[in-house]
Amino acid sequence: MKMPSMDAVARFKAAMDSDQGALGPFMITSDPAYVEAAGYAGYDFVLLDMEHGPGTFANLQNLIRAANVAGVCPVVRVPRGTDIWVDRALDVGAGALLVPQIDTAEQARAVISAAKFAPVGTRGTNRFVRSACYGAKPGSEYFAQANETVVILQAEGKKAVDNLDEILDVPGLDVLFIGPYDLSSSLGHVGEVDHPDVVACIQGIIEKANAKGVKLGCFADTVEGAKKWRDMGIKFVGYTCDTYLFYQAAKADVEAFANK
Ligand code: 3PY
Ligand code: MG
Repeated sequence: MKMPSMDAVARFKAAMDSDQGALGPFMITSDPAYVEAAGYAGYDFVLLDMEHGPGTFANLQNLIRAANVAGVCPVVRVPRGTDIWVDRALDVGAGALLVPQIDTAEQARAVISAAKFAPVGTRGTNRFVRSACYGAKPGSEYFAQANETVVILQAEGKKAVDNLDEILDVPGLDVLFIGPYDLSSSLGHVGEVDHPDVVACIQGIIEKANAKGVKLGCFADTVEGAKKWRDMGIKFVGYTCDTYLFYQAAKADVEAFANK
């Protein structure tokens, strides 16, 4: 018996390891139809956003089901890196976790421990949850395979930059994700993601992560921005947002119709 998201996790890992890297949108809609459609569009992952989206855990499981139908990896951004969010997201079938606002190596270690079953970590142990096929999968297989899920931590503040060397050394960190918007805010230039201070800070993070061989992710507003990150060696790009993609497409249609 296969765990619901693990084939897609393997494809997601392969995409990150490819020259092209992995691309997927942040999603704040609560309708599984959009998640399913995004999967059919061919994204490498969908990023279900519990930090800035209005979603509930009751609905998250249905969004993850839709990702499973389309065969796309469900990455869940939890609101914060506390064990209860980590447990609940993984239990309903998240293939990967994106954890915001990691500032210290201690926080990084705590999240990674919460995401892994013993003996690797301290994840709360239950074999009757959705990710374990509600008990249909033998626990002996489930606990080992569940540790293959991906942990992505966000560095997006001055404190994280100050502690970057120690954070990058934490075992079990799969990807370090740069959050340009929170970084711009922390550096005193809120929203100015192209400000020279912000650009220089991101460049510094890229150089340090590359030197230590840690895989990087970053947010982009556009596909062009995503390609820029890809050219700089970034392997995981979360770009724009489902509702904004819809808004842009709708606006373009309205303008095309008005201009005859
Ligand atoms: C940021 O830019 O702060 C992010 O968290 C991107 O998702
Ligand atoms: Mg952020």
